[in-house]
Amino acid sequence: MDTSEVKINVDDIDVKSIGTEVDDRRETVSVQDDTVTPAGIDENDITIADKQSPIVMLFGPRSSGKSMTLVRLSRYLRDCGYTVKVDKTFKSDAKYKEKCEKFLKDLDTKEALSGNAFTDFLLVKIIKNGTTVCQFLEAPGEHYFDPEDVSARNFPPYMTEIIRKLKNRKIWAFITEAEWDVNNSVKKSYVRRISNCKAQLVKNTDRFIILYNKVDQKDELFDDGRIHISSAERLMREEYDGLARLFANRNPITSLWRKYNYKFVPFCTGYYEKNTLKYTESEEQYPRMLWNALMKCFKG
Ligand SMILES: Nc1nc2c(ncn2[C@@H]2O[C@H](COP(=O)(O)OP(=O)(O)OP(=O)(O)O)[C@@H](O)[C@H]2O)c(=O)[nH]1
Ligand SMILES: [Mg+2]
Repeated sequence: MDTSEVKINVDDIDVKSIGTEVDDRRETVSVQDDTVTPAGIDENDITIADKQSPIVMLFGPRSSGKSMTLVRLSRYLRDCGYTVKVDKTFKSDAKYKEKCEKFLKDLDTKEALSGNAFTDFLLVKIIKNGTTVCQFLEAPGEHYFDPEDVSARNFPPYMTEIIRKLKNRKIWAFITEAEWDVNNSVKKSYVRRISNCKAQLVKNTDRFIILYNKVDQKDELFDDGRIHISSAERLMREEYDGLARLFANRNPITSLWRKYNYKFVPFCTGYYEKNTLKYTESEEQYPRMLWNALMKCFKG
């Protein structure tokens, strides 16, 4: 392994243009030079200039719905009067800029994203009255969990080096899937991966959401069109054995009324037609529940 140091250039960032009150101290982060993935992603070229507003980490395996969750929530937030911006300074390569344009264009359509729309990173800012409320960091699923390499213990250096150094509160949205079509041992490995993440990357000030996506695939959770949240949570716990326990509240007092330190959000990004990009956007209740949970995490 080549462990020579590479400097991340974070100099030419124009944070003022997004109208945020940010601490824009420049920082140079050193990471090991073994971070260019087989897919050609240069993880050394990553900059998070806003070191104050919380960062929501959409953490989930490939195809779990990270991108579509971000799209669904962004559309909802725009309807609620928020501004959704991509942070073009996050990566400097031309491909990233193209992806930023594409994301914003996609928000204006009512189509699903094509399968490989985002195999790269994206940093999206949610802004209200000139202040950044939060940032969403989306990365390719295999950086979080690769079913083909379930024994991997370490996260890519961009996560361990950069994420650890960021002072921002992070809200880890761990994505689980209703009816994830893999065998149980893969689910167990995913739970272990989340446990690694807690051990390696998480700080005391961070907060957690378990997002249970694709609930439209579980008819039994619906009564008169409304989702039964506690049943959804029970199913999630059954399907992802040991996941809730990772978040057991060990405080002797608060644990009396709050057993776990995560917020549970059942989710559906939309209703998909096979083999086309046509889909019907999910009901507003889903992004609303997610946003309410996130807002509590930003403040609490
Ligand atoms: N039934 C159902 N399918 C969904 C839902 N959300 C996403 N999907 C399906 O999952 C596919 C992948 O969604 P993405 O949002 O691209 O997944 P991702 O996690 O960003 O995947 P990677 O970028 O490859 O890591 C979509 O094309 C849909 O077919 C949902 O709420 N319900
Ligand atoms: Mg994606």
